[in-house]
Amino acid sequence: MLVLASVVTGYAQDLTLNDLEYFERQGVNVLVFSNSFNGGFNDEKNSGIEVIHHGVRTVQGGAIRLNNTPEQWDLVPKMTSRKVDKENGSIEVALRYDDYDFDSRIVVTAKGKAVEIAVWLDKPVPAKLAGEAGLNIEFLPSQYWLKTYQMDNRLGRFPRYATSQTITRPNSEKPRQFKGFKTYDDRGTNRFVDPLPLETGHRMTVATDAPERMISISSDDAELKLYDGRMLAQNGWFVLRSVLPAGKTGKVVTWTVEPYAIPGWIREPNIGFSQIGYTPEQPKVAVIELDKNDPMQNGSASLMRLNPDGTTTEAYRSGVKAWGPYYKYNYVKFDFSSVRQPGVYYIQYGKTKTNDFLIDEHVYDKITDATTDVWVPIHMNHMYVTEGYRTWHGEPFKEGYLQAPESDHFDLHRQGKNTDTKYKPYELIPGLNVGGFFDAGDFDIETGSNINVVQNFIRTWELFHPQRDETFVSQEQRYVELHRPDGKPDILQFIEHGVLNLVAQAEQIGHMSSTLSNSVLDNYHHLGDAASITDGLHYDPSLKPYEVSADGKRSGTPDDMWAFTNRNPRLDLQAAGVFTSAARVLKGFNDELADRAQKQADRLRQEATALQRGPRFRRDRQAEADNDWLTGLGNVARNLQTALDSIPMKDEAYKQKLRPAVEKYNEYIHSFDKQNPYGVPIGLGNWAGVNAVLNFGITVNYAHIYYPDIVSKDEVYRVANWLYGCHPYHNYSFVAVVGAARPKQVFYGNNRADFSAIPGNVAPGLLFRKPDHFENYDDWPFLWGQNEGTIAGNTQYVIFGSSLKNIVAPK
Ligand SMILES: [Ca+2]
Ligand SMILES: [Ca+2]
Ligand SMILES: [Ca+2]
Repeated sequence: MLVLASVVTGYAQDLTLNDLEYFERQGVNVLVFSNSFNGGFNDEKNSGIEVIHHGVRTVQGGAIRLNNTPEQWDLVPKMTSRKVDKENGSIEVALRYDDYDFDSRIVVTAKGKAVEIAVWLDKPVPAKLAGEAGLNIEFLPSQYWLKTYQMDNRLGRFPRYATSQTITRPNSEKPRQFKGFKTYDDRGTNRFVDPLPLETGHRMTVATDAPERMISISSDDAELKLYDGRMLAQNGWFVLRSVLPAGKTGKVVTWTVEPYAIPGWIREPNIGFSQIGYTPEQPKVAVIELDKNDPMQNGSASLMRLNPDGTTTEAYRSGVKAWGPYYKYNYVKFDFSSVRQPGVYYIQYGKTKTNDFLIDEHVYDKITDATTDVWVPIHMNHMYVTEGYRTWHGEPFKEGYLQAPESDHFDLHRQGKNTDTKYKPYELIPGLNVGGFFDAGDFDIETGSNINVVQNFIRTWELFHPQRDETFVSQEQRYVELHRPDGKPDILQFIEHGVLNLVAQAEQIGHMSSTLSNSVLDNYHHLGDAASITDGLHYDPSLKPYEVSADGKRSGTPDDMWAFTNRNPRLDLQAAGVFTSAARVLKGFNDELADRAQKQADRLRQEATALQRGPRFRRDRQAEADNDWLTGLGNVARNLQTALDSIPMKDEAYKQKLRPAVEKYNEYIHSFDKQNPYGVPIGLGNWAGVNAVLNFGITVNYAHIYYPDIVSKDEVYRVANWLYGCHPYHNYSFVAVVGAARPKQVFYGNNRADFSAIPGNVAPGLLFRKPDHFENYDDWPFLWGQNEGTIAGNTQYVIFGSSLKNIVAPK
């Protein structure tokens, strides 16, 4: 015991470079470019020098940057090398800005409880960047606002809202933004906004009032300046910065950074359980995430029952079962499946108590209601959407969509030189401003996602025929009202709304567009009423910017949305497939649209098939690979759902033939019990991967529905548990769902600037930060990789939830 204690104490003293190549002491991790700036959307606030402080990643963005408060589309440095010197306890990274032929090196060295961050230059800062290039580091606003700071001898408090001072400077002085795009509309002034510092000095301590967030930063050779990045962008962070001196080489800036560590700090256990609760008969296993230094690695846990007379009794108690280490924490499980008595319960492990949850046979009854009644209708494009006293948005994009010119795009689309249409660049393509769903936290119509949406609703309809009617939809009035029944099943109206846009694309463009999206970056990051993204007037280049024609119908502001029209026969074939199913479903509901869909299905299928035989496209052989996939776990995992989907159309022999594949799939399901403590596929990409988890859940559900003797009913709760709270980092439900005791409170929805959520949203989940950290902020909505719900994902959730409800419904 004494030996162990002295080891632990020694370890707590100084920052040391560990085997995972970051600096560590108990309560503090300092990462140096474990995650570099290489995401698809430039500065994603996830890179550079980072601090994980008492379990929360509160500091990132440590790097040489070219702005006081960099925005998402400001240039980021490319890391050209990273050298780890274990012996001397230092990490050196070389950074480069190709646009300016500018190289620098950052060397981070452990110095006792602090790290020294030093900037080295072999050549002076290029003249164009003198006064602009600096060493920056960023602090998470939601963890620092309202906390105090001290700069030299002056005191201050981080503001809850951005209200510091700014100046404007000529655009010519602004370092270039990503691909030459501009994040701002300067209203013809040719000037950009630059924040002024909140404080300036040489010695700063942040969060002097909060030990778990306190960090001291000092520099003798450079001035520290504190900025508020939210002045330019709601997703900005607090920035501390030292401008690099002009004309100098060698060690040009040195900071000493000391994150305070609470002595003997041990992270509180995270007891993962389902916030929606459990049915009496289902397996009930909580997964408890434990700090590796937690002395309670094998205690016993209790299930406590809240009685209607106000008393609390212990309903069950047992020792936890070790699962083992997974990345930075240890995991144990608490199985209380034997408790079947309906009631209100909570779990206690050591001093940690969870919030309460239900055991009741109806806990799953309402799991899709918030998504179908609230989230989906709010994402209906080209409609006015209202709810009670609140208008969610007016009718967007009244001026329609222009043919995109040849262009690169900020949302990962391209328009080639040939439009593949009869339209000239910038010409209005009529009839596209109808139907369709906003993609996600943005407002474009991603055609592939919209095809998925219609497919998902058709699958839900054909299997379960949900008659739920809580939404009024009038295509004629372009008006949607939540919670007002109109005598028509909402799902059919959603299918109709999706098909209206997709069929219009096929009819007007001649084939499917890849996306209907923003033409300028300065309205792509729009947060607010979708109807105000564009001015609703047709763009007329003969007018001056911001000028409106005498008849009030045209303007010189180039804000109209674009249709990206390069032809992709695979997308056309997908659309043809969904049009055929839609024609079947819409028959008798909207015959005219059903006929239009069928007509486009036939034409697109014929044309796309011919095109695929042509030299431009390799033949898609996927459809022909019929029997091969029955072997091999990976193949079965990928293809089983498609095979299960066709069971209703096939005979018993087909169902028998599939059995070996379903048996393989059952092995695949159980393989996750060994991979991680949660028993579901966990993604490690920069998009947290809820789609893979939902796909898995849907396939498990259908495999159980058709082959209950192979895939047992117990398996269908895996994904539900994960979604509703049994996961790493925290135990909040990833779905803002009806019935959850503690759903997540913030999501990356289009109302994210209000630190809010649109009910029914499904978060991507846990963002993995290399080398060993899972994260899902619930006080900061702006990281899309962990908090952005998408239209395709949320309608996938509708299928998952509908199938789960169907399985567990009391028969
Ligand atoms: Ca998008
Ligand atoms: Ca309705
Ligand atoms: Ca316009």
